[in-house]
Amino acid sequence: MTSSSVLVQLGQCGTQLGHNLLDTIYQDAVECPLGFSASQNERYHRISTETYFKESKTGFHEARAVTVDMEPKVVNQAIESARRSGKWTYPAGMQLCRKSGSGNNWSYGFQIHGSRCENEVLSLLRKEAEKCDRLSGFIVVMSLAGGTGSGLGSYVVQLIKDNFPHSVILNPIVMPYKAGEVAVQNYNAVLTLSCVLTHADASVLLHNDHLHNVCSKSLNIDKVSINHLNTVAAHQLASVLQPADSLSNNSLLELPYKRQDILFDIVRSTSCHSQYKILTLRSVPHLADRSIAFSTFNWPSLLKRMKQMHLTNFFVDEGMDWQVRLEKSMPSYTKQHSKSLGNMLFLRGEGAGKLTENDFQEFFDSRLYASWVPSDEQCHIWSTQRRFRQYEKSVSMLSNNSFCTEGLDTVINKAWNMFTAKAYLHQYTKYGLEEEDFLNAFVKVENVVNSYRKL
Ligand SMILES: Nc1nc2c(ncn2[C@@H]2O[C@H](COP(=O)(O)OP(=O)(O)OP(=O)(O)O)[C@@H](O)[C@H]2O)c(=O)[nH]1
Ligand SMILES: [Mg+2]
Repeated sequence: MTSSSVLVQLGQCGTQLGHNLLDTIYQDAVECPLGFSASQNERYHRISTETYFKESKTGFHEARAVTVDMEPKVVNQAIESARRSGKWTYPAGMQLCRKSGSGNNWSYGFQIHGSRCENEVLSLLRKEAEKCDRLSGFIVVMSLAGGTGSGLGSYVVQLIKDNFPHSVILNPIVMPYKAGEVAVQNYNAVLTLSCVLTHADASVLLHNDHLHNVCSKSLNIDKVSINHLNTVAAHQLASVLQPADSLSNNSLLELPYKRQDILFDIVRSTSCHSQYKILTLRSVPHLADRSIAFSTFNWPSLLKRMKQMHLTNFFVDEGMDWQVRLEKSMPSYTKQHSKSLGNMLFLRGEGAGKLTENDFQEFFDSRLYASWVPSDEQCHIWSTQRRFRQYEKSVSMLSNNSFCTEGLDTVINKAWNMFTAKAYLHQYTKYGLEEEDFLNAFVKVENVVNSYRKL
């Protein structure tokens, strides 16, 4: 039986990105790509729609989604946009809004909206969970920087952990642009990270800067909008969340089951230690819609590009340093490359099922991994012959590795400098957050960053 998951969209970012993700998953599921048999396609379609949608009595697909934003505007837009598409809808009554947001204030979102909305949010989560024949878990989408997604979102992640202790929580979470949009975004980010790294099973950090680079460099978009960022992020997330099979004709990679519980597979394969729960995500290729039909790729070149992106910590396959490589005898002090705890590769498209151990050998190099990760837990390969979103071939990689803390140092430092100067603190303490809470959050996030650094 397929396990289903409930998407929890929190705040403006969570609602917009979550909507884009559902749309991407649905569009992909209903396609009938060339080179894939009708019966296999039927199976793919069934697993995808059962996981993320519920078929209503009228045959319509209702998203398994709970949406919470304190401002109603974006929620109403999402509902209307899904309805107008004529393809899928949001379930009626599974949204919660108030009159106004949290004004980029984590404390307001967590302390005020959190406690006031707790019962209603929990009731929506329970109702949606009860609609699943078998619940795998929750995909909780939000941003790190605003007030509702980050503050109320942190509260909701904790609420889910307390009330659904056996369900998986996968948490795609958006990092703000480094250049900064609001002064307090670094406070919000530290407070949120401290909470989600405690209660979620894995957080996929999606940097707006990285998404922007994909838009401008790979897709050649001049004026990058939030919608463009979401289209790229949704593409990447869907490429790991859609059905695939473990590449099991290979002793190294064998897993004893077919993929029917997507969230569980992800968490099991990438997050082997409670101190290390941050994932990064990258995909190749990214193509403008008009180029997709005319582009051809081969697996060795896509895998090579992915390997180099992983080594150099690039999120776009342009401008990488191809000189960086794993040296035969790397002195321990040259930490040029990251150390991973668990990686997942997803290959989608013609010929993916025929690849063998040799094609992935470089991803199994033990120098890429922390010394205590067993070799059969290092890299997990999932594949399907089916094209993903009409791409002839595509590769995505979900990785738990020591480069994931890139950018977090700066966030912590900026927040700490403001904290020691007591800047903006009164805006947080007036809603009940104490300096002690800040200190605890700093300690938690710094500990995680230090643990990754020591790998
Ligand atoms: N990628 C992406 N980032 C977004 C989106 N919407 C907002 N952001 C980013 O998220 C941060 C702001 O968070 P929001 O989600 O707008 O805030 P909120 O949760 O609605 O909270 P309040 O408005 O303060 O109540 C900023 O860093 C934005 O750049 C989106 O749709 N996609
Ligand atoms: Mg908002």
